[in-house]
Amino acid sequence: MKISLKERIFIADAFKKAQGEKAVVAGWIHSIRIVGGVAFIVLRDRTGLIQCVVKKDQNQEGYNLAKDLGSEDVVAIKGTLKESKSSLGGKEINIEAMEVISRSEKPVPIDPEDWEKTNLATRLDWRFLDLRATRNRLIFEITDAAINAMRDFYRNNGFIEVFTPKIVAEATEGGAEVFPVVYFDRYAYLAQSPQLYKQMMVVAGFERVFEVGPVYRAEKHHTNRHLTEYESVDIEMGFIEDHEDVMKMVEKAVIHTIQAVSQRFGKEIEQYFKIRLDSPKDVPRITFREAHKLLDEHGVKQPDPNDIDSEGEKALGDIVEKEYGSQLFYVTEYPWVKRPFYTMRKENDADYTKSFDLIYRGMEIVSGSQREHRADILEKQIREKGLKVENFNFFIKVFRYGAPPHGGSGLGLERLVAQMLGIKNIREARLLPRDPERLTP
Ligand code: AMO
Repeated sequence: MKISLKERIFIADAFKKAQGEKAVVAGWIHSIRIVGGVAFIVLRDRTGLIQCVVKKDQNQEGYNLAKDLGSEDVVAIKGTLKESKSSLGGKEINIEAMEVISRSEKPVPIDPEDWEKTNLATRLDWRFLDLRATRNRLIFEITDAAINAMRDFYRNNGFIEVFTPKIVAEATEGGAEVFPVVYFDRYAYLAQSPQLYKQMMVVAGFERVFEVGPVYRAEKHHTNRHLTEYESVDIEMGFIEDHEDVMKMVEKAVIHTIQAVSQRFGKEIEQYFKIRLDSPKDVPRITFREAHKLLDEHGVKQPDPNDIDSEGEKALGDIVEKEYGSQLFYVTEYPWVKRPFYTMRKENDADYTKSFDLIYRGMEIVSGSQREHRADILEKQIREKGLKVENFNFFIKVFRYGAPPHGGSGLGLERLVAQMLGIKNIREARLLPRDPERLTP
């Protein structure tokens, strides 16, 4: 029987109807059971699940149709709301009419109801089915809430959103890690970061800018925390005293975001991810040198004296949580050898920089610094890093016509979301992840 989709309401709204009221719902069949002349269909749409029931002796045609249905078929159902203690959500729909809109091939390659049974690679191959699982779709509803909160925060603090080129002439974060693209008769690269352009916009007089956009890293990492394409939330602000001004802004943005997500999704996060999302209060600061000392004291070996590896970050997360009671903290003043050419070095301590990483639940989610805004020193630093000055003249000249002290940071959106939800593999927090092996779907 034909049902007009104009009358269709979301399942969440159907639950708001009283006993005896009529509703049209439509969605995917989550599960179906036939027991003693009664068909029980659990229907799924974006807003939830509802049980719909048809009895052979009351609606022969509907019952016959139901018997022939299976998981993931798309149907429209018209019926009457009925209180039912035994049903999910306390209500069900007594089916009066049903229309099959689209049938799913059988067997369905992965079962959205039971996504945990399937390994991640297969889930990603069938991502559109995998995302039908409430828990998996929730990750992206939370991402949406997180990015909205972050955008609101920066706008309310005088930042404007900008959109800078993703096809660029030069690498910014380190030479080897770029994807070349054929650009007519020459080569260009996919942007690793909006770094140089966001700095340019501060000096152009925008003073405070932010950007949310994809960035590309040609890193052959096979880890649970690296993607070759991820969403970066970048900020840059002018007229700062030092990197601490940036850190204050970023920590407020992150806390505001966690709070917003926790308020709206706290219950679902506990239900589906078995983790409590509390918003952090204090954000301790530890210098890089103190961090190494702490790791040393706790017997955590660091292979590179100028870096903290992922094991080190994790261990540091545990130590700081124990000693300072916080899951969010800064490591500051990284060694010059490990930071990009645009980073400002400390006065009288030039082996170290005015930089920071923000660590959340044992993983770096933000990296930032004060920038070198004095053209001559910047030029020297470019040379010192072994880069060709002529490739950066377009950037150096930005600082020759009046440039305020400035700084900023980049946040990996998938890392923030993964850490909020306790997700172990960052791929789950990217709609369609790209890594060294995966280029489809
Ligand atoms: P950085 O390279 O440290 O700094 O990156 C900033 C943040 O981006 C995230 N991130 C990643 N997420 C997923 N996959 C990756 N391969 C990956 N690499 C980095 C991390 C990291 O903290 N231009 C500077 C930022 C700045 O100084 O403003 C930059 O890009 O969360």
